[in-house]
Amino acid sequence: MKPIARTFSQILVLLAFSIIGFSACNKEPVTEEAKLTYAPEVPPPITRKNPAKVIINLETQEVVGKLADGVEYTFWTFGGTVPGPFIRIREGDDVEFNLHNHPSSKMPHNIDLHAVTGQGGGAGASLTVPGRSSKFSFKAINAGLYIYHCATSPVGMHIANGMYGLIFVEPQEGLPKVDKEYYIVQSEFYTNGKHGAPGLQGFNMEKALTETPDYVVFNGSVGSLTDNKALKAKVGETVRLFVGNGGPNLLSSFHVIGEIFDNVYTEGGTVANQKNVQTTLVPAGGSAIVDFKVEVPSTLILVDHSIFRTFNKGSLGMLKVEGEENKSIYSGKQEDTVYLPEGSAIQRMKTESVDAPQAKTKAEKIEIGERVFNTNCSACHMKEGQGVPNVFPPLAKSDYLNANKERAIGILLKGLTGEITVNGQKYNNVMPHLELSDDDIANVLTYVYNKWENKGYEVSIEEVKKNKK
Ligand code: HEC
Ligand SMILES: [Cu+2]
Repeated sequence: MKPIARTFSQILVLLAFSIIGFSACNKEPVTEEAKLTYAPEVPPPITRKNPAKVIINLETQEVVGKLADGVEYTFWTFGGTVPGPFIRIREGDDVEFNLHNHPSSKMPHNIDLHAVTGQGGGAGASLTVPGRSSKFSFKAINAGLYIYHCATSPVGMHIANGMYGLIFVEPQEGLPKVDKEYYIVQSEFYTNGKHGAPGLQGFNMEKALTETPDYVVFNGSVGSLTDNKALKAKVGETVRLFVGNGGPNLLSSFHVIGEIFDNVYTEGGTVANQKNVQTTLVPAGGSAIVDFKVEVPSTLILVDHSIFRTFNKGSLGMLKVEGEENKSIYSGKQEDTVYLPEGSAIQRMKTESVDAPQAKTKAEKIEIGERVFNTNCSACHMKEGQGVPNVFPPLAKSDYLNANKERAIGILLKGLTGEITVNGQKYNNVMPHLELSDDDIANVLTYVYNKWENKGYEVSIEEVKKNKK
């Protein structure tokens, strides 16, 4: 190498070293804006190995949105949704928090992040009237999964109207890698009208005080995680759920029907301190992290196992797992055979009606039909056929029943599932196949049609037999 060339290359090497040296000594942390995601999405795990200065921008908005089918509510929100966005930062980060209150808001709002060590979790420092912004900073000293919520007076009302979300302070070493991560927050709504009452519903303070919500939901509305909005995973994948509870009042007994949590980070701490758990408690203003591997295809049902909340107030979500069956882990139904022990009440009833002389007149049908009704139908449809709101449709003055005799016979022959509308109310439930004799079907329907201002039809055994084909 010629001297001049060598000198040149030496200069280059020196230059390179000095750049590396400069950036290594330069302790100024990187600055980045936090990526926020809307439920059920979770921002990707943080891969950087050093603390950063993280800037968070969050806007409070008051918006009218869907609480359930046909039911609207004026939500007070972080970021325009319930729950607010998922915030992911790293232990040791310096966070600059900017809260903007949209000019169209009617209320002042603020934020109490449970991840903050300091007065009110930031509440006082972030109190912001409509059309203004507030800024404060904190160091994320403690890792963990934390609720954030509005803490403006009256606090309960701001929370009840939807002002909460989750912030995850990732431990320095991160969490074990999984294939899918999802964001779920349970909360309650207290409306002036009963569950399902249509239209724009106002907040009901009385019900909030007595802790009797009309809605208990995941991610801000009934059906936010069902059917085509269900969470998804493939057989063999590992799934992590970041679960929060905004309350404002109820504890959640969080359970996934058809799965077992392999790991639970109880109360949103950073230690997977329990394995093989069925149901974990998520306190109001608290959280939990669960992960599990999905081994077989199925639709897993996410519930609050305080089960009336799930089937009558809305806290039901789905995780659809697709992939290959594994019959050694789960077989599915292998047999379906008749089980009729001697002397059971049902059998007695059946033999009676088989032995009993066939009803000849309409009056006889109604008389026998009443007995069949009281034994087989009244438990669900109630003694006076009035049904149970939202669960069992009425048979009394039922437009659905009266509109179509053939269809009614079909229901008793086969059972009924799927959404139906009876007297303007929607029902989506399961009526089992009751295994009644043709006689009994004719009798019970004749009875029902001749009670409670129904149309007075008579149903014959021949019609039942014809319908069977
Ligand atoms: C275990 C509860 C249960 C029992 C027992 C039961 N039903 Fe039902 N029934 C239902 C449910 C739930 C629906 C609505 C199904 C849906 O949403 O698709 C229904 C729907 C109906 C309907 C159509 C809707 C309407 O209101 O007109 C008729 C008719 C009916 N049932 C008749 C009967 C009769 C008659 C019996 C007794 C022989 C009976 N059911 C027993 C639960 C039950
Ligand atoms: Cu608020």
